Amino acid sequence: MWASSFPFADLQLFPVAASKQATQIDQLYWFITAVSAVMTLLIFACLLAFAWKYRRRVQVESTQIEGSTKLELTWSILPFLVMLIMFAWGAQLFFAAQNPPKDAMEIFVTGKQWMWKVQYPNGGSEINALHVPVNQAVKLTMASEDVIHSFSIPVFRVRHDVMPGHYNSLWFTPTKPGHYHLFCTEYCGMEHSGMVGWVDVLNDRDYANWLAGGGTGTAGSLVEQGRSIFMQNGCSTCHLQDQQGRCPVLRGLYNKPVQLADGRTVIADDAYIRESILEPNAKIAAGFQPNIMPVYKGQLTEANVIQLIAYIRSLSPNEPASQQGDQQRPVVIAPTDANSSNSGTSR
Ligand code: HEC
Ligand SMILES: [Cu+2]
Repeated sequence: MWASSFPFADLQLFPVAASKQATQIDQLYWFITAVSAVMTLLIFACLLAFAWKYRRRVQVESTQIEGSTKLELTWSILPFLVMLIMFAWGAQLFFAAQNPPKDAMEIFVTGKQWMWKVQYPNGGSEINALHVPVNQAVKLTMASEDVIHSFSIPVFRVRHDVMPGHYNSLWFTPTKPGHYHLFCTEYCGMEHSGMVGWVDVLNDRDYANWLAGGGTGTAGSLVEQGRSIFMQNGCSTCHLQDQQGRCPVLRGLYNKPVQLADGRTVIADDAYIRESILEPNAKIAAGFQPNIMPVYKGQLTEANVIQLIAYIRSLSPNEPASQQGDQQRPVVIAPTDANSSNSGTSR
């Protein structure tokens, strides 16, 4: 950094804005900063001016001022309106951040002391690396294998805590191809500082090449991986017979309402299916007995559960995966089909 002509040329006060939301969030950030700066200057200017004007002098009788309603209303209502602008603007960005677009590509991320494991729908996986195409909305569904982590990509201005026992998600639309840092921003133990990685935003051609290169070493699509875990763990012995018996039929389950034994109705989304696998007795499907399905907590990793969910989703081929992005059009898989022998058969 000291080698360049201008000593601070490489000192980055601000990460580049490499996503659609980064630009929007920066605009709000600068608006709030500018308002704060103006207000600070105004207050200090008045303070100094009045301190000077009303300084202690000999033989000056000060007059008693009773106050001015007009003035007080003005300096209360104007800042209030400015604050409301900040609130409305911020709330709008916040809501947008909670609602990934329907056509978002879905990628799965598992935090684990001390690394990020990334799983793609085509079955590929990477450690501490994420490859995404430019100008495509991407939704990350994130789980933690152990403690609270926090997934952060500063250039995209996105960050979300990743809580054990839950799915958390965030989304972004990268706009600038490049090689950027990703971090864990929640102190999560000894080697927390090493829990860093890289995001590569690739243009369409580089992305197709990356996929074709099978860079992530695919062993069947996520659905296929899920299917074999389903077989290996004995799920199939109970669940695959399409008969109405001791076990619910999983075909057509995904994203459908499920009647529970206690009368409630829940939607069979990712979180429900995850819980049904790891802690089957937490919610019992109506008409079935508790304590029949084995508890898989501790038997399966979060990565395995993500594979199982992909498989269970694939059993509902006509269900548009409502808040989960469109599974019917797995953008990730498409470009590989032509020239790759290990492409998925998940469609
Ligand atoms: C011994 C039989 C048995 C095995 C093995 C089994 N399950 Fe189950 N499963 C059940 C029963 C019984 C229920 C209904 C009671 C309940 O909701 O927990 C159930 C419920 C479920 C549900 C919720 C379904 C609904 O309609 O709400 C899912 C999802 C599920 N199992 C997935 C799996 C997966 C994945 C595996 C393998 C990792 C598996 N099960 C292994 C018996 C089994
Ligand atoms: Cu961490």
